Amino acid sequence: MNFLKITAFSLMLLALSSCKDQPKDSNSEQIETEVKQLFTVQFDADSAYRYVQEQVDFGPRVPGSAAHGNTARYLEQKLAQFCDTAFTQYGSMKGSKGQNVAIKNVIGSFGSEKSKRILLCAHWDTRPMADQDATNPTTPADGANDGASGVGVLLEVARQLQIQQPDAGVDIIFFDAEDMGDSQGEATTWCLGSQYWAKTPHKSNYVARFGILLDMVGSENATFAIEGNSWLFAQPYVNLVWQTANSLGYSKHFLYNQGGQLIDDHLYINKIRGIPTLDIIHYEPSGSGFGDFWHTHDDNMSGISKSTLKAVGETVFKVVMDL
Ligand code: AHN
Ligand code: ZN
Repeated sequence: MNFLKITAFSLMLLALSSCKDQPKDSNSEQIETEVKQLFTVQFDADSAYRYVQEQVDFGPRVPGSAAHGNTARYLEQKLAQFCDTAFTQYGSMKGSKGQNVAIKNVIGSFGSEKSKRILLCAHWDTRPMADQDATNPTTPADGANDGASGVGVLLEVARQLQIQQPDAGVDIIFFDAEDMGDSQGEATTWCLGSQYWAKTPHKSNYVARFGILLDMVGSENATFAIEGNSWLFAQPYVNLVWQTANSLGYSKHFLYNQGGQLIDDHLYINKIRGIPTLDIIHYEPSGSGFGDFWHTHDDNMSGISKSTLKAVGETVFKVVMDL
C-alpha cells in the first residue's frame, strides 16, 4: 500500500518536472497517462441532492414565472462559483401556440481555450402543467426529477471538476424551455432552448468531441435504456458511457435494453450542430416509457434517490476525467 503511494507520488513529481511546452517522448506520455488514472472518483450525493432541493424550493420553474427568473440567477451564480466562466445566453423562440418564449440558457465552461472538449447538459425548466396527472392536470409539478435532477448532478460534477481540474475542456449547459411541448403537435414545440442554442451557439463554430444529456436521473432504482437517437448519432460514446457505468458497478441502472427513440435536447444538438450527443434518460425496461411520476404531481422530492444521483454523477465525472 505504502509502496504504491510512493510510486504514485514519484510518478506525479516526474510528470510535474517535465516541462509542458517541450515535445513529449513516449515515456513522458506514458507517465502522464499513469498519473491521470490516479484521480479519485468523487461525487457527493448529499451535495447533489441539496442542489435538486434548492431548485425545487424556488417553486415550479415554469418559463415566465418568478420562480423561473430566480432559478436562472441561482444557476448562473452556482456555475460562476465552480467554473472558469459562466453566463446566461438570452434568446427567443416561438412556442406551440405561436407565442414568444424568452429563452435563458445558463452556460459554464472549464478551459475555454482547449480544443479537446466535452459538452454536458440538462434542461432546467418545469413543464407548465402536470398533464399526465389523474386528479390535477392543469397546475405544474415540482419537477424534482424532470428538470432539477440532471441539473443537480451537473452542479455537483462542476464542483468536483473545480477541485480535480480535468485535462479536457468542459462546457455545461442548462437548457431552458425543453418541456413546453405539445404532445399532439409538432416535435419542434419541445426543446426550445436547445434548438435556440444549436442554431445560435454561445461561440460561433462551437465544437465538442461529444455531448451527454441528463434527463430524469433521480428516481430510486432508475433505469436508463439505450435511447434510439443516442444510438443513431453517438453509438461509440454510448458504449463508452455504459462501459464506464458498468466498471463503477452501476449496471442495474445502465441497461443494455433498447429504449424509445425520443425527442429531447440532444436531438437538435445532433441534427443541427452535428455534435454526437447521447441522452441518459429514465426509461422503463418493459418499453412502457418514462416512470409513473412523469408529468404528474408525484414528481417531487420524495422520488429523488441519492444513490441514483451518485451512480449518474460518478459515471459522468469519470468519463470527463478519462478524456
Ligand atoms: C417527449 O415526450 C416528446 N419527449 C420527452 C422529453 C422530455 C419531456 N423529457 C422530459 N420531459
Ligand atoms: Zn417533462
